[in-house]
Amino acid sequence: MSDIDDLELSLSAAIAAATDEAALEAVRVGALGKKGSVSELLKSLGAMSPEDRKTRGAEINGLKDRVGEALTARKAVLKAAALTARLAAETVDVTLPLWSSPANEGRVHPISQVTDELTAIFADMGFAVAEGPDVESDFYNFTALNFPEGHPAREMHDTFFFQPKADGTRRLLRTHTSPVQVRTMLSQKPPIRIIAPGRTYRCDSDQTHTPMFHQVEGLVIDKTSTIGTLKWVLEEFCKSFFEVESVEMRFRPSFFPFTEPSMEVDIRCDRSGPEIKFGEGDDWLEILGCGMVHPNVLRNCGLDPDEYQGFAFGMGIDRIAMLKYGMPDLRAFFDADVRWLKHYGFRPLDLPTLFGGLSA
Ligand code: 2U9
Repeated sequence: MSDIDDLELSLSAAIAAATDEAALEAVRVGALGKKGSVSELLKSLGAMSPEDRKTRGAEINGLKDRVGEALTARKAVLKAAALTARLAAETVDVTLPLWSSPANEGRVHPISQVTDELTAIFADMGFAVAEGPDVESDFYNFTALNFPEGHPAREMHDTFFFQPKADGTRRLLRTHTSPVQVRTMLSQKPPIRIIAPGRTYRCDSDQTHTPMFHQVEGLVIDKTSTIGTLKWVLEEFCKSFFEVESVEMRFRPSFFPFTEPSMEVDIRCDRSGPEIKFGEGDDWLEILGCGMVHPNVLRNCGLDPDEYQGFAFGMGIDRIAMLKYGMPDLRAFFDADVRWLKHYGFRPLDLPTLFGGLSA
């Protein structure tokens, strides 16, 4: 066996014995690096006769090529093995249930869940979400909404007032989210299509009333919307929210200062069993109020009632949450009792979408 055969045997064994790319690189440097064993043989060519150099040079370069090929082939094998090992180590079985972790313990409050659900439903009908301050003035909360001076709703028994300001004006906690619609009409030109969800405050407290509760109101202002449009919007909302194919709604005459005509809306339901069923039965449940926006309100918000018209509606978010998810007592909503939240709350990953199911 020639010295080149011996060297090739030992280098092939070292290449095969390399278990990772770092070890293989060490073998490469030891063979083909500046001071590598093959490189040293090439340096010996300088002292040879031209005849010897030609023969010996071809032998050494042949060795160099074969060692290079063996290194390349081994590197590909080691690279593939490293990737396979990494894929195996990093595999996540997405079919496994959520492991118990703080994220798994957290719950979304039913008010947040229902607000997200109704926002998704109205967004699908082209409504934007408008917001406004909880602390309001008489003008935005009452006057602009056609409440006459002396109206009982303006009294202390219904409304939380702050101390009068130096100029005599009184700030208050808004009793509905209607001021948001007033602000919207004063700040943007029609067409308007918004919902205004948020906290509202009234001097009330019993099993179905709390001093702070949540409302969502809707407002559509354009040149063509009618009561028929209103009925369609509300029917679509109820079908989506209560997740039924069809609903029957009853529009009863009512009165609100800010709408004319005003109506209260009931939805047909069956309360004979442990859970309320919607869209069937011989019972009726009031769920919201609505009406065509009063001309005085349009005028107070800088719009000409001969040019623009529209409708509005309002509902208690707490109330429709109780109806849909069967919570018995509104006061428990705000006790921050984690046992109540764990029972009635929603898992954070169950984001409501119309396509994926609101509360699947
Ligand atoms: C503007 C014009 C009209 C909002 C409306 C109702 C009917 C209504 C109650 C339902 C239960 C409040 O949560 S509740 O107590 N609301 O019945 N709200 S129409 O009408 C508006 C609002 C703003 C500028």
